[in-house]
Amino acid sequence: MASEKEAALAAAPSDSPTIFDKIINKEIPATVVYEDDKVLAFRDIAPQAPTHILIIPKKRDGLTGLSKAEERHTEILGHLLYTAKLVAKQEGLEDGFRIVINDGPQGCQSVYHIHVHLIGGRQMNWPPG
Ligand code: DGP
Repeated sequence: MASEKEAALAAAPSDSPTIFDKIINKEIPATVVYEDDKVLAFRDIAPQAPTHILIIPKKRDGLTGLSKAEERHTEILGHLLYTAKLVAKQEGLEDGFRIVINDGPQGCQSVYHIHVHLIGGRQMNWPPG
């Protein structure tokens, strides 16, 4: 599998459907850890830590990435972050965790359906790479 950086540089920003639509529609399997009517949380296929979960809106509604956010998206953006907190608790990440939203090629985004990475279960470093 290509590195995340290679995948991000190869992925042109686009409005086309993504692999996440197939996960939402249950056309391909994913390990879902949380779901409600607005969001889905599932384990990342290439985990960067013992816990690595992606939290996505079920309806993309133009949110290919955070840089495309408009005022109408504030509720779903808050819901994504609140879900990250719920899932962190569910995963037992009592000592902390990291939230990442990659945006665009330089931000290492490879899937153009906004997603929050919830990463935890090991000591993080700073600055990130
Ligand atoms: P980003 O680089 O921020 O766009 O992150 C995209 C993430 O999506 C990356 O960590 C790998 C993950 N991913 C890509 N394809 C799949 C898939 O088919 N299933 C799952 N569970 N995760 C995927």
